[in-house]
Amino acid sequence: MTMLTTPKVPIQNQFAADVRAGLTRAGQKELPSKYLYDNLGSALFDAITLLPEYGLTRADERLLQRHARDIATHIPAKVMVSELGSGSGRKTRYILNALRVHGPLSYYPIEISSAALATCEAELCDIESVSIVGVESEYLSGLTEVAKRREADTHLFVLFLGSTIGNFDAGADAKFLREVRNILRPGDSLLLGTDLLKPIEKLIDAYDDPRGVTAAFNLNLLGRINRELGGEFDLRRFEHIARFNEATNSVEMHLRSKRVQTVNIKACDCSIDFTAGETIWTESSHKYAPESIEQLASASGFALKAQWTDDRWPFANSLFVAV
Ligand code: AVI
Repeated sequence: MTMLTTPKVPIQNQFAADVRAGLTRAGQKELPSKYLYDNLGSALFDAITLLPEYGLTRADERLLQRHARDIATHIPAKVMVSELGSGSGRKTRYILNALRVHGPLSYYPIEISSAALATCEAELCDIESVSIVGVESEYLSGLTEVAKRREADTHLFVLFLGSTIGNFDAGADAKFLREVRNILRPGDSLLLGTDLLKPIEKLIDAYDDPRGVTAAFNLNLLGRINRELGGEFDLRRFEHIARFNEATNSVEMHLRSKRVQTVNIKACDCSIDFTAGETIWTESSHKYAPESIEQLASASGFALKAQWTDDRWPFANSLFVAV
């Protein structure tokens, strides 16, 4: 696989700064959800996608499998494909297979971790006439690099699958998509995956599964702070909580302190006090009302061109075109 890289802040320094800022702020303590995904966290997330209670990934995959050829009919023949957060690349195979019938294709997966890019390349390298150029970068700087490499007559098709957009803070989803739009040219397209609203009990089962896999995924964030930043969290003194916030239509994951305690974190040069029952907010997963997706498109400089929804687990893949 060819690789493109962009300048980066050393990850460890940034992690320590974000942990310190999130745990010492006044009011609700919080940690950025992107830090859930170290090697162990990514493996636990892969296990979540297999849980019977978590239908999101299967719905996304069903949609791409069933409709990839239809999706491809909306995309011009001279195209390069880029994906924000390629993950394993398994779902992307359907899209690349449908597009390569027009001729040879370049695919630029953008990932912050080289390990994720390697997994993606191993999954997809057998697809004939598709060349893979891994981009080890944050999403927006990576996409800027990709856009610089295209020829004048080439369409850029961006994939942002799996409802990762739902993990952005309230309002930050449209802001992020606007920034994506600014890198594109009019007529370029974006395939966006969004998990849709569904009954609250179903959502809580998906984010607080009876096997405790999501709990392990969430608690691993404290384990990661221990491993990488010299934290002294005792994971048995915290518990995983999932709750639905009706004001923002999102499932929130928190880690609740079971008792009064103080935790030292060496690399952050701080000691954090917890009251009994106090929580650290670790992730929001926004659930979209079907009609809100068109608004999201227009708020960010796109038009909604087509949409495919799953009949078993409310989920939408929507094709946005840059206006
Ligand atoms: C990656 N993202 C779309 C997942 C979600 O459903 O919000 C992350 C996740 N968190 C707990 N379970 C899955």
